[in-house]
Amino acid sequence: MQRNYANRIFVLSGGPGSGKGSQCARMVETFGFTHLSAGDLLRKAISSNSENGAMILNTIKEGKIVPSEVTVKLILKAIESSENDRFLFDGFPRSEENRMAYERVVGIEPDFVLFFDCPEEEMVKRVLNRNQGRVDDNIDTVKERLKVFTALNLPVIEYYSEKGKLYKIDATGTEDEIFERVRPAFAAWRL
Ligand code: UP5
Ligand code: MG
Repeated sequence: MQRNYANRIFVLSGGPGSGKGSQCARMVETFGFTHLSAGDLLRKAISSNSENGAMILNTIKEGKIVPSEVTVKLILKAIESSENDRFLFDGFPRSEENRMAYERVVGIEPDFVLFFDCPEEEMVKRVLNRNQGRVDDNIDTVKERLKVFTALNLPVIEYYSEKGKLYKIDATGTEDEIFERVRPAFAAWRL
């Protein structure tokens, strides 16, 4: 992709049910971002019967990570078809391999990464209460998602932390309380 330095990328990271999607909705409303959830893009690819649909569905059911080239392609397409220059990446990159594939193909460094820090038992409770028919919202898949998160996502968070780009948020409490912790993270960017 042609580098466009006007583009701003903010990444939301955190385990399953840590509240990424819920907080994104507020950030979109307050700061005018375009919300790009990799999980939503993948779920859309399943429902539109794309060539990789069956593979994506199985991977999500197992709580594993879809091959990077598939996800990166969907993200690139979404960026290119948007007129906005501010993006919130929700739940991506979620492995070092994801991050490297993204850098190779899209090449726009994230400005900063918000990490939603939430205890496991709270994340499990939220996911199992969601009740929106997601194929991965069952106890077995949630356990696998948590395992994958710890093994593969935490190194990405560590990477951004070493670059001084990590902003850790206490993701317990009400959605309002959490958003009041998120807000100051954006103040420096005068959005
Ligand atoms: N809720 C939210 N905030 C609350 C609060 N403060 N108090 C009480 N309840 C709260 O929240 C989850 C639930 O909790 C909701 O019902 C909400 O109302 C409530 P949500 O905001 O949806 O949390 P979020 O962190 O977005 O949880 P989600 O389950 O979406 O996280 P995941 O990271 O697991 O899901 P995602 O959609 O990103 O990925 C799903 C799968 O897709 C992955 O497991 C993987 O298989 C695949 N995937 C890839 O392979 N590659 C990618 O790059 C992305 C996804
Ligand atoms: Mg989500």
